[in-house]
Amino acid sequence: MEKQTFYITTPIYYPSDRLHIGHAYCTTVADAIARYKRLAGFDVFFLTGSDEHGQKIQRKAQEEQVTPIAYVDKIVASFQNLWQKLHISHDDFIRTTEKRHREVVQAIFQKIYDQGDIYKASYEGWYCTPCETFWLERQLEDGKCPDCGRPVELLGEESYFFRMSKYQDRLLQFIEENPDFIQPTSRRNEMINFIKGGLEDLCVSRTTFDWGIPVPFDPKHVVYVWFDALTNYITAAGYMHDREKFAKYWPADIHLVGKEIVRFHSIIWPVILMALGVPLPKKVYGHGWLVVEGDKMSKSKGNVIDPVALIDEFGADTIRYFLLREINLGMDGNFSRDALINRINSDLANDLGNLLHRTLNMIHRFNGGVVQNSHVTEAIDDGLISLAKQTVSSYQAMMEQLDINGAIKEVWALISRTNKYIDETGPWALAKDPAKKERLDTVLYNLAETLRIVAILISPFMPLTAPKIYSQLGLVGDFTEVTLEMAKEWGLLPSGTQVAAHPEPIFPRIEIKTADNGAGKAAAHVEVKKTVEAVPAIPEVTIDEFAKLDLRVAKVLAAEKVKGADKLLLLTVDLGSEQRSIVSGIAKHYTPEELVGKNVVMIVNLKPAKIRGIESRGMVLAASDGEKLTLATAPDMPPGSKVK
Ligand code: ME8
Repeated sequence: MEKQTFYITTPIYYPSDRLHIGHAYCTTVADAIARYKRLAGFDVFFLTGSDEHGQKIQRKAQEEQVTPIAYVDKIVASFQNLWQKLHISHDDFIRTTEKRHREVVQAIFQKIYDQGDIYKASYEGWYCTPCETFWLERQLEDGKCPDCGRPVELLGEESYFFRMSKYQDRLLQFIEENPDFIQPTSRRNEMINFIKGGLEDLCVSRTTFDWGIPVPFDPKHVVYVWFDALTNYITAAGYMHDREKFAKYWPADIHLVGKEIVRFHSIIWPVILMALGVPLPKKVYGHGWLVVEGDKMSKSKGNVIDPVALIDEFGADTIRYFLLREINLGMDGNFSRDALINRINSDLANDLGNLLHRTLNMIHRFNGGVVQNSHVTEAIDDGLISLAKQTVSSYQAMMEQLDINGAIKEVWALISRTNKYIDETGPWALAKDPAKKERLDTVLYNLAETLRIVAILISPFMPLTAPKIYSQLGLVGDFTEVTLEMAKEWGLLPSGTQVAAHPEPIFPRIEIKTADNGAGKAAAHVEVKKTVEAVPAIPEVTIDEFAKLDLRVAKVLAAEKVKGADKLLLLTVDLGSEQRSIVSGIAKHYTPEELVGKNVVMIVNLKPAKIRGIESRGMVLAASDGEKLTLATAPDMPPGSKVK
């Protein structure tokens, strides 16, 4: 059976400057949708590109004393580098300076002119160069561009005009008959009101600069940049050049664009297509804007976030996850480092990372690294399995509605439930009783199987992490062959699978440190470090070898600082049958007062050692990550009790 097709586009960005996190956001959303659709079995065509003509770019090139094409070549290369680093899976990258595009633009301009929908007239209007848009006097706000608020210039020229007015009623009717055409609904209502206010004929050529596609029959003029840019969507789909491809992918399923350019996509673009007799796209979706720490990004404020630097610091999947999880598609969203680090630590390191790590660790400890389904089930398993199935179906429904954020929340609810399942089934307790071995194996199987499903569901958002989880679970083969159907079926993880021998933690925790920068101001910096070691880092010991250690509860009777050593404390401890002196390197973490009266755990048969001239007989045990340290204690046990 032929696969159903799905065509999704991003705006083609202006190579007037490097891209920032807002552009990366839009492209990441489109990529997540494209990847999801491929997973769901669609034949996807995902397009992005660059919008290279226009006065603004010509001026920028002049400022740098290079040709416009040399100027854009360099910036477009940086776009492509960014998409590669962010693992964007576009099928085509269109540049409006390409021959294939110039041919289409000239042909459609000619066709619309020939049929009388483009005509020549003289014109005077207010031009906003950054927006590449003409405005009528009455449309200005305080004499400035109503879109961006910047100054406009009065330009008078003889121009070609596109008879938009002729199509006003047909466009309105189309929008009213197709409630899903413009989304979200708030944008749709804005557009309906705009059209009802009356469509003016649109000036579609310029003579004041020449960095553009020449009008074929009047080369003094170049084609208006929006007329040129919008046409990219049909050029790349094969209009004029590849009939079969065009028939296959057009009309586009979604033009994903920022809210500020919904008007171009839902008014000018449909009218161009109507004039050409080409079907209209199925949907224009206007996503919200990203602000930084509550503020609009701008070069003058110096708060423009460079996505390349972020990816280098935190990794592509982490940034992708943050953007997709934190922001509701149709709404504005906030980018902040604190929010990013919180998400990494809580959702990625704690919830997902720990679930995977605990599961693999237990499979190693309790079953030599082999996942074995022994089918000794209990009612609690049904709860987990039915939640997994329900998660896949609500995830699918939400992704179809473009509720990416909602779909992610569903997956994380399953992850939390699975972490709880570990606590409820208590594999450690099961492991103590050989009679419960098969129950233990079933519990471990259920955990690994849930992780297999989670890996599939997160693959559109985190394309690097998903295959990593798969291979850590011991699943071999090409992850690109994985389908959404495979997440719907419980039990596809083969019993007997050998999991990875030394799985690395997939998401290190990020520690935020606050330090005084000398000016009295606290400066935060971030340190990425791995909190948990891979399993098993140290060779195994037998129970007999372990039994050689004599571990006991000891009560601290007295504690004092060791002179001349700021890390050491001298402890006097009671072991029930005797008292001992121990030198311990914990002075940075505990005051002597805090220690007195504590029941600590110590190894009593450690070879005595002389530390700073004092004989130390034994050692107290503590948990430490290299910075923080907490003593192992046994508050309710009498001194001398055995620890095993
Ligand atoms: O408008 N938050 O290109 P452009 C979220 N060439 N998204 C943002 C954003 C922000 N702060 N800033 C920009 C153009 N974007 C035209 C498009 S299409 C035929 C021609 C995203 O380089 C958002 O998707 O100004 C917005 O629509 C797009 O970048 C504008 O990019």
